[in-house]
Amino acid sequence: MDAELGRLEDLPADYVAALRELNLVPLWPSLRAVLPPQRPQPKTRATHWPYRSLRPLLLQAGELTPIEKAERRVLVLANPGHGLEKMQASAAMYLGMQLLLPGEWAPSHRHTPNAVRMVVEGEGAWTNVDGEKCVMRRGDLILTPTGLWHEHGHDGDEPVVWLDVLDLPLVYYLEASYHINGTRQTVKPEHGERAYARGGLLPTPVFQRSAKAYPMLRYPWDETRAALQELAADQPDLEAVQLSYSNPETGGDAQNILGFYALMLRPGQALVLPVRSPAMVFHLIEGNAEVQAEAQRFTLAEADTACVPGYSAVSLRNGSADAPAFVFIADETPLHRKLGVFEQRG
Ligand code: 1HN
Repeated sequence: MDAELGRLEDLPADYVAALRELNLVPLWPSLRAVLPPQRPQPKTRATHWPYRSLRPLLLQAGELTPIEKAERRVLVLANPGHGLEKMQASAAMYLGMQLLLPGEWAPSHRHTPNAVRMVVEGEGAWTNVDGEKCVMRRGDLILTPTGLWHEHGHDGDEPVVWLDVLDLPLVYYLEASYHINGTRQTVKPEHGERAYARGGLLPTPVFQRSAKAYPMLRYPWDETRAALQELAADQPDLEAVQLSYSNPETGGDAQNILGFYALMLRPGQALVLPVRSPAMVFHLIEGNAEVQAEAQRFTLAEADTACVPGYSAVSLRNGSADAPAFVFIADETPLHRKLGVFEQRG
């Protein structure tokens, strides 16, 4: 048991005032709050954002606010545990649902936070990333890593919506968040998704080295879905049919701070995840799935998003007995591992 420590109120008011005057603070009244016993006390609350409820409000934003007045027309999925104005899903993750209407252009810029887009609905939109045109189709993952120019355009005839996942809360906390505006990009012919289309085969230039830190920017959903199904068929006893979105040159994480994964739940499958330090985000691409985090339970319909804090017992269940469920997962694992604070319990 921890000893009970002295409180601020136990100290003479003039002593506390004298400390304040010199920008000094006694540690012991706050020690247990910054260093709780046994496990952290996350502000992040398990939260569910049903797409059915947010979609009409996002489309309404399309009527209320022209793209020129928004630059990025986004409704932020804010975790109430952090306070909505903080625009945080977890300590390090930001989530937003972005709407682009036919003919609109979200101008080119670059910034320090890393972003990815998971396409939710609609056809005809694209993102140019440092001159590489990435078409946006449902379930595609598109990276816009730190420092790379990106702009969004739309040649189709229906609204396009995608989920943005950024490490903005962390980069902002580090006082390292800023952006630079650019001009319309010149599109180059290359596509990393083509050059790295087949696992195990790497482009090997003889006369020059590929200098790109992020060689693959678009991960098409049809490839990811097929890879999950082939893994499930090849390894019938594999408990978690999961793929990591990785950098094909290094084999490591696709980005430096957040981790991205695609998980297939077999028909009827229940999956108990190990208790781990990073917070997680679940976004249902296809099927239906239940997320249980400690005492809370959410039923995810297609395009729903949920967030769970780190250090909590999480389990997933496919609600269908005859169809697989496909879940996109984002988490803070690369960050925790780099910082040496990653933990897995049990
Ligand atoms: C951003 O650049 C985009 O480029 C979307 O689509 C959301 C949220 C915060 C900061 C930058 C985009 C963003 C963002």
